Amino acid sequence: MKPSVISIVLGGGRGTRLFPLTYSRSKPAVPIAGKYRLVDIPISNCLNSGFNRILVLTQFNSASLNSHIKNSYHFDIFSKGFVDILAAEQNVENDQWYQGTADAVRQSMKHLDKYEYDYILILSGDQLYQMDFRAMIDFHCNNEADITIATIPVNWQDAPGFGILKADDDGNINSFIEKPSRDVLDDWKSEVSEKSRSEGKEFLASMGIYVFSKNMLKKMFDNDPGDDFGGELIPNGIGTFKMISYQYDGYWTDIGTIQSFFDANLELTQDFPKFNLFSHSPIYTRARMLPPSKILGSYVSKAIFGDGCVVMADKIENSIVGNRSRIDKGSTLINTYMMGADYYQDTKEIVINDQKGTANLGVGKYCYIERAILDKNCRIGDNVRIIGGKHLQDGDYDTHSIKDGIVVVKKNAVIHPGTII
Ligand code: ADQ
Ligand code: ADP
Repeated sequence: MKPSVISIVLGGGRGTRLFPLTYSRSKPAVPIAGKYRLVDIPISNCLNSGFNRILVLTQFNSASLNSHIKNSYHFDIFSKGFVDILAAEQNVENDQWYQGTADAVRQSMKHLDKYEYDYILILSGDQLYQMDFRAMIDFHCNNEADITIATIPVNWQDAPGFGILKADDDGNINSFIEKPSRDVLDDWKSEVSEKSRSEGKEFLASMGIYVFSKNMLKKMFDNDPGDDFGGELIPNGIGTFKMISYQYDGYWTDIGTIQSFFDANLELTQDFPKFNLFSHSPIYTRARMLPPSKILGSYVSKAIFGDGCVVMADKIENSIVGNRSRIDKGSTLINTYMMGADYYQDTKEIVINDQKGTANLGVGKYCYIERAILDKNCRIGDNVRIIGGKHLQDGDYDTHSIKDGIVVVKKNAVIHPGTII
């Protein structure tokens, strides 16, 4: 019999690590790979696994998240499927935002009471991976676990960024530490496969993906007032609950920071990217009815184009060019993620702006852009040079931010002709 599951996507706290991409939109609505949004990844994994009752928890319910979900995910009336957004709300008992991952789920439990379900699948909203959750739920049921945590081997360098755990030969988790400091790391090595050991991955990290049996989650909330799963409820629950590790060995990466978000996006442009957009398990998103992209005389290598682009550039290399992007002649994009635009500019307006020397939507003529993220609807004037790299200091300015040497041009920003960053 098919297990009865409700999936909860943790759409994000304040999203400060992805600032300025999260300045005016909630984290799940951040565009990735030229035509998708972050939230499409966990939702598609759920749908491809056969679970179509999904709640997205977010701190603020931006118009773009709302319109994306409303326009992307439709279910026929007999399927009982839904994708709903639950934004942190003030009420008589509580006037606070979600305080952490567990608090977000705890506050949402009252909305779940109207559904019948046996298991809750909890997912992070800022990870790139393709996983069959059906296999994980089956593993949870076969082991009669209270809680199952998806885990992946990581190396010494990365281990302090994760919850690290140890499990016995049957997968029973007997200790867990959230984001351990380097000086205690040696005590947290695990037995891993030959392949993982040869790659130096000797620590078992929580992927922040959990299956809870419904009654056990309720019991855990009764036992523990903590706000975070990784920091409090999971380590505190060891010994009381049967927690098991479900080891995953596919590609999985956290994309919660500008650096990891940038790297994961650009990785998609490679010959054989670790994340396969061209697989039998599709990533769903909004069907937009845009025209095909048009490329006029550009040298293009290792690039991904969204729909409806008009590209007259000289050269596009190792870059993503998102929906409705317009790049004028003579320009070069290298190692850049251009998110595209929400609308097309009127052609008459383009001509008038050209005469006035005012920047048009997209990238103007004879620009050179390297190691940058161009958020939606930005206007890069003619002869602009943006060259990211370690030589740049982190900072936040009116039109752009610099993080880890990556220049992030803000949504709707205008970079005047001739600007050098
Ligand atoms: P982190 O990713 O650092 O570690 P956290 O910041 O709590 O943990 O975020 C987990 C997910 O929940 C993210 O998608 C985040 O955006 C979202 N989230 C955070 N606070 C939220 C809130 N108040 N409301 C809604 N959503 C919120 C976690 C685990 C580690 C594990 C890593 C794996 O705690 O043990 O190793 O995930 O990435
Ligand atoms: P996407 O098409 O990438 O999913 P969004 O849904 O966030 O992007 O935004 C596209 C929406 O932008 C369209 O539905 C359109 O209604 C809206 N839009 C149209 N014209 C403008 C404009 N001049 N400025 C801002 N937004 C616009």
